[in-house]
Amino acid sequence: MIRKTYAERAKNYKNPAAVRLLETIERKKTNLCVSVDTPKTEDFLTIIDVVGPYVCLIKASTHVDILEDFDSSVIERLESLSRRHDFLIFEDRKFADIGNTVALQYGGGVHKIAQWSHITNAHPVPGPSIIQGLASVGKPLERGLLLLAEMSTKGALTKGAYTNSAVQMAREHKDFVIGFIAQRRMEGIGAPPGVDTTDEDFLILTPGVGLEMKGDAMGQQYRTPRQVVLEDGCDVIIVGRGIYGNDPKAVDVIAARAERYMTEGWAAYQERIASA
Ligand code: UP6
Repeated sequence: MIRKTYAERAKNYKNPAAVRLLETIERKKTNLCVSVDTPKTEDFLTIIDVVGPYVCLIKASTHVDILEDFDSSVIERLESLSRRHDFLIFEDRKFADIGNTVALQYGGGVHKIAQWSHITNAHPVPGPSIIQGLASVGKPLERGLLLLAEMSTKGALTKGAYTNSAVQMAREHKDFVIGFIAQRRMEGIGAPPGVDTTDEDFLILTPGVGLEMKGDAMGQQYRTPRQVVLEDGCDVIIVGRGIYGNDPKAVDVIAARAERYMTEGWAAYQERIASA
């Protein structure tokens, strides 16, 4: 189990987005990322403003394409909230195409994700060329990429040889790939014989986190912050509906839930680093 602190680990990363995320976690003492999946821009920005003090990262879920009334002012306001509350932005785009296409999708289009999102993610299914395509746009802008090595849903195909290959792909592109969307630690997994993985360190960001619910009606599965951070060693808990629930206007309730998840996530981390 990984017992190094976030601050110690920040020193071992060269990728600027990874360093910023680890330093933000340490500075704000929160390993909470809130996932905001709401169709109305005003709700989206209000929730982010309310949870901002409790998070290291906001997952702006393609998920900006969920927003019905998206325009470039949304990004300006999101960036201003990011500065005010000191959090990074993660666009959960889940790229999954050939290198040339993802480079176009990442750098341009309506959303121009690379311009404002510190971190984004990709499915490893196309193979290493997806990393090359995204890196050609993101690396000069000091962005970081997560690979989806495991998904939280029932029956997910992200397991076994697929997950092993995802980790090996990341290992070969450590300047841009900073870690994984996964449910457990990934160091050492899938390494060919003779490759020394002793000092390996990946960021593990974990969705499928909830305190009250075990799942939803569409295959989502939840575990608690304690299970995710203490038992399985993950670094950042990603929580959506467990925090914003079904009433985006109930700001006091949302703030209280965010504080509760932050406290639970941080306590689990402290217990982990103190464990012998
Ligand atoms: N997400 C998962 N599981 C994955 C990858 N991504 O749930 O394996 C994303 C979803 C959603 C968020 O797209 O934005 O994390 C989880 O939201 P929830 O907490 O409301 O279930």
